[in-house]
Amino acid sequence: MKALLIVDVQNDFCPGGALAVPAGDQIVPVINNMLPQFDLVIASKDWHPSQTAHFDQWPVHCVQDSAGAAFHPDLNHQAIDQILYKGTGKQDDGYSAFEATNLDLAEFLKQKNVEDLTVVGLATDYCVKASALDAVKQGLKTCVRKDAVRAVNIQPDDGRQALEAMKQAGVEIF
Ligand code: VGL
Repeated sequence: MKALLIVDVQNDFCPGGALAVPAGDQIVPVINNMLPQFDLVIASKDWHPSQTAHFDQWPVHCVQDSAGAAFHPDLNHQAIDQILYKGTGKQDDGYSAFEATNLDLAEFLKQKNVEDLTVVGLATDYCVKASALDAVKQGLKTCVRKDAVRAVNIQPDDGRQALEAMKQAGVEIF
């Protein structure tokens, strides 16, 4: 079974959002086109309480039930089989989709006999990276699609370095 993990393609991470990733919205049609290649489609949502230690590091974003926490309107969310919520606690950064609090993702993928996980979404240098590294630790054949991720790039090279770190850890980047 081949699964796609769509990380945090939410309004707050897209241009105009509270923590906008440059050109974050450009990946949406790319992801929509990829969907038929997968047996299972999972999407994570950053889903924070209005007050959390996470906002000591970051502008307020993806507050539970807010418009900013909704999926980008053009993402084909009909095709999503399972949504994961992460960062839901007051001390919980929830960078990795494997830290979701509504479902044990590792267990879920085992039950579904997924051996092959492709990771796309936002942002390359935080949640995509953390999720892909955890996927490798789970023994999954893990791939990140360069054309379907974008980086925050607080330092201009962060996205490139994140891809390099993932590659070193055994993630296939293509
Ligand atoms: C993310 C920064 C802060 C992400 C989440 O989804 O990559 N980045 N919170």
